[in-house]
Amino acid sequence: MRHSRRVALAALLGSALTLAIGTGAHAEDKKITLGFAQVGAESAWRTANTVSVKSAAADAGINLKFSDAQQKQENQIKAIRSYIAQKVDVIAFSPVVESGWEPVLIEAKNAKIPVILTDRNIDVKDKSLYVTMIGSDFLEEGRRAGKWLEERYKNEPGPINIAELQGTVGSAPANDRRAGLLEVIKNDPKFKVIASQSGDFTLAGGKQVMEAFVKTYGKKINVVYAHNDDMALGAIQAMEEAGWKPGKDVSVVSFDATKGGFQAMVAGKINVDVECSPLLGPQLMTAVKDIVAGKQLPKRIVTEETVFPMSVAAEVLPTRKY
Ligand code: GZL
Repeated sequence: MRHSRRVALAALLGSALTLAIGTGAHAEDKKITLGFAQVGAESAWRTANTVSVKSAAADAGINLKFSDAQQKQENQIKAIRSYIAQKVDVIAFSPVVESGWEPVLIEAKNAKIPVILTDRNIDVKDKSLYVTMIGSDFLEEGRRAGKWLEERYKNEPGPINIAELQGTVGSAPANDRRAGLLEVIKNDPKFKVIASQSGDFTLAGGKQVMEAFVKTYGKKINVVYAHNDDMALGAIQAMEEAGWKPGKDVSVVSFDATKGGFQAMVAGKINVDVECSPLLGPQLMTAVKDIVAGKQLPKRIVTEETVFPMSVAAEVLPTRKY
């Protein structure tokens, strides 16, 4: 082949290669970056939620920036501000409490960075501060627990005294799981919440509060209403140390339906577990991609859940993913 033609061919190949690399680099630049501000690592539910978010981001080819706020709102706000400064494509977070988010979300809006709420909701007037909220309906979860109690005690005259282990003060799950219960039992005077205190969704917190309830109220307590499995498991430790038989002397109602909760039901120590799925990662990544693609999203994406009584625990436990 003449020299000049070889040179022309080499030039053609060179430019094709440059274009390919260029396009490749450009395509690499197109990788979506998501900034996620997690509540903390306070419970088995939260750990499973973090695993779901991280694995779903990897599966979706989304570049994930992740922070753990150790259950402190100021740390979540700091993390969101850092994502704004880094100009991420989308910000997502699980708000540790319902209030106090307007300032930082206005900063995100001004920076034209869309925000997705996952797991927990916020109490803001301006709903344009976030694109969508993906997570459970905690009010309905509380109603389901209340309806289980009504059925369990339908043939008993009462009084049925309830000791409540609340989740993190000011958080949507704590507020709504309480509100859902009260909504159901308000028309049935035999039910009475005689004690209510926050164990902050942790096992240690649940044990500490239950120790105090045992000392103060003793066997007047008929039901322990724990806002999550970790606190229920802590309360079970406290009750057993006091010589009580949780699940028998006292009904134990819990939320999350984690493997730990199922194992306690199989052991006869939790009577019913209201499911609250932490496996929100895949739905979140779909929402992120849809937002970047300019699609419209519903303001609320509710996760489907159920209620597991002790009677089905042994059969269902092997199928549980968290
Ligand atoms: C509920 C979630 C709660 C869980 C707890 O969606 O926010 O926080 O019920 C967790 O286990 O700590």
